[in-house]
Amino acid sequence: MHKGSQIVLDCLRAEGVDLVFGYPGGAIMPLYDALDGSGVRHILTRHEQGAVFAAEGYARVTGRVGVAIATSGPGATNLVTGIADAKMDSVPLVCITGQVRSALIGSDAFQETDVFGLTLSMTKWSRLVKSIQEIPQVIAEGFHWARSGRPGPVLIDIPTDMLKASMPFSGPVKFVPHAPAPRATDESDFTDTLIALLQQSRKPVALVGAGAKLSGAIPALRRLLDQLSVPTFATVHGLGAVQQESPFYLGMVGMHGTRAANTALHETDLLLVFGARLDDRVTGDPSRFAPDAKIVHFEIDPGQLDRVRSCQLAVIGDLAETIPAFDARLRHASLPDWKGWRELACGPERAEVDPRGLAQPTIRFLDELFRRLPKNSVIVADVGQHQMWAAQRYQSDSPRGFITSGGLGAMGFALPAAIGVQLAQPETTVLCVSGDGGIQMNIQELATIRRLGLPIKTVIIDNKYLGMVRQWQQLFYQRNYAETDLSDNPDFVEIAKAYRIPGQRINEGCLRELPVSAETGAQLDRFLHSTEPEVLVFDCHPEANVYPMVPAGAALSEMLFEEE
Ligand SMILES: Cc1ncc(C[n+]2csc(CCOP(=O)(O)OP(=O)(O)O)c2C)c(N)n1
Ligand SMILES: [Mg+2]
Repeated sequence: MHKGSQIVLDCLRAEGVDLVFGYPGGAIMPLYDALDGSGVRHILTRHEQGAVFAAEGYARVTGRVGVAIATSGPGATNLVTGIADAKMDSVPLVCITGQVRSALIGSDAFQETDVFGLTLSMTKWSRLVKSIQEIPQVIAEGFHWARSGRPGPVLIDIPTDMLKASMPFSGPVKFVPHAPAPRATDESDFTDTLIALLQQSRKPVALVGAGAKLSGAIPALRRLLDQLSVPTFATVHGLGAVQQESPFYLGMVGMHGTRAANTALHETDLLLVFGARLDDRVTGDPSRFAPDAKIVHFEIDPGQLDRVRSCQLAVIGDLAETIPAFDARLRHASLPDWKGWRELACGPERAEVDPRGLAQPTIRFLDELFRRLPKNSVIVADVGQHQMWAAQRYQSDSPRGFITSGGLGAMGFALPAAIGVQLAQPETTVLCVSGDGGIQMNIQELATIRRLGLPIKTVIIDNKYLGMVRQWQQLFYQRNYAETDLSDNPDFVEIAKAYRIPGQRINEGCLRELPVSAETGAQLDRFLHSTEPEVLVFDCHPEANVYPMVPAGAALSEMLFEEE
């Protein structure tokens, strides 16, 4: 006879899980009781939101399913933001929650919350387990849906009596979906149409999104883009997919994208989208988005098609299959030479100007840090101005090297997510870039970092404001800085020390001149190369802004630039 709790852990092992993140409590206690000797390592965070973001960090950097565990009621509700985040950014995640015992469900029992109902609209799949016999099947099915197709979050809610009960157990089961997985469109179905569209086009461009890395299609995509050689740009989750030195790569597109990328996207007559949702932060005003363009959408999730505007051609399937099919056909096609268009779109006139204004020292600081990072380091950014500066300055070719909460934009993501990244890749340098606002949303995870001795490097860009909101207040609300002032911030160096983590501070004055002084350079090197957890607080100008900026509701051609 096996207890339900042991069966859950055996099934997790069968799915390849050896690391989970969580926080105990009454209803989930039987599972914790069975952890010892199960082969599953549990990481105790200091908040369930920390656990779910850490599981996401693990999943985002490895492509494997992240697992978060919490108790019923407040434990379960603390997972909700992470579940929503995983849905928006297509992160494979399984959350397991304890529920009050089945006889009490619906009775307003102590710590009873209908987490199944609560998260129904934000999970890819979810179940309230009805009997101990169901457990193996539900877990197998949950992992299948979390990782298949467009990945996403799964919730499995298990009443505590089922974790305690026993049954004969012959081992984990495999889930076989009823319908066959969608296949890539047959080659001839789309490649001829696509070649014809390319032959008619005078200004084609390519947009690369998260799907490129999720599908593992990066090498194939890079080969294809080299062949096409059209102006190309990436969403925040597509950063690193295209090699930086490619002469046709224009960087990030969208609200804080480059002048060149946004201008090319506005002017194009044929937009090739590779695995992107076309979020409004990418398109600007949807009604004025790429007004002259026909759209070809390579996408695994048909639900993402035609959200902004109907596409001329949808290529449904895994990019790892559709791109090679297209590539093979392209080799025998004759295409126009888009030299003039390429020169215009990628030429010096539209190149980024060196950063000016109040943000200059902060941008230089990030440049100096990023330049010093070992190859294949991972940057985990929180949400706000610092996130956008970091995305703009990301220069690596590592597709899973820039991790951030994009679709949901959840402050407090970075520090716990960095824990998941570092545990997945103990040898990798993990640089967490947070704001003074965001760090305070999950600062308790410094305790987890200390306890595990994880050498995470945490940078806090301290502008003493909820900076991104303040920037909007400055530009669109006549400088009415309502409730964004954080000038009474605690001393983060002292806070780090209280967690027994070395902390230091660097003043933006040290980054006004280039090259930086030998002393500052040595400080940055020491910070990045220490084998200990570290915190570095950067004093940023309170009124530094992120530019270029496409105001919400404007077209991509209506970018604002730094004031002279
Ligand atoms: C949980 C959550 N609450 C509120 C917001 C709205 N918001 C977006 S950016 C931002 C300011 C972030 O401030 P800080 O962490 O200091 O970063 P900065 O913009 O100053 O670099 C806020 C409040 C959010 N994204 N997430
Ligand atoms: Mg701030």
